[in-house]
Amino acid sequence: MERTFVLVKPGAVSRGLVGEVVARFERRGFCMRAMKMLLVDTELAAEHYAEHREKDFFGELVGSITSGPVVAMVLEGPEAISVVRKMMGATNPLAAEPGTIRGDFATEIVNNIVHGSDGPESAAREIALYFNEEEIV
Ligand code: 3AN
Repeated sequence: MERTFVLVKPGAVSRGLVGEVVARFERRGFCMRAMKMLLVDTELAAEHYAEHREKDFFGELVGSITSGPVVAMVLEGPEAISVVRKMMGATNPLAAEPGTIRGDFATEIVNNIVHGSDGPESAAREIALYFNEEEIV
């Protein structure tokens, strides 16, 4: 069993896509270990996206994730990290296959519906960034 961190981005929350995104992961068989809606402040956004600090789109990325409520969750299941990323589709939604979350619901790269951890270390880091131990059941 593996845990991963998933975040429904503000644009998707405002479009009413939380249920759609959560339903896909639940139907696939992943177990929800934690879930909450929150506002990401600039400090948390900068930590979350620390690896992109030098990129020219960093400001846009922070602006986007802080623009409204997000829904953060911890999902658990076999090979959760890679399977969730396959279900999300390519980072650039224009390249994402139909049938993936981004391929079905997005056209903009910054506002690409969903974030999912890209490896075991980032999963552990991101889970700890958004959740206390007591919030994970
Ligand atoms: P993923 O979310 O697929 O792991 P990362 O970690 O490479 O992709 O990028 C994190 C986020 O940064 C993406 N979800 C996307 O919103 C944004 N992003 C990535 N590449 C670009 C880009 N070239 N221009 C604008 N935003 C980007």
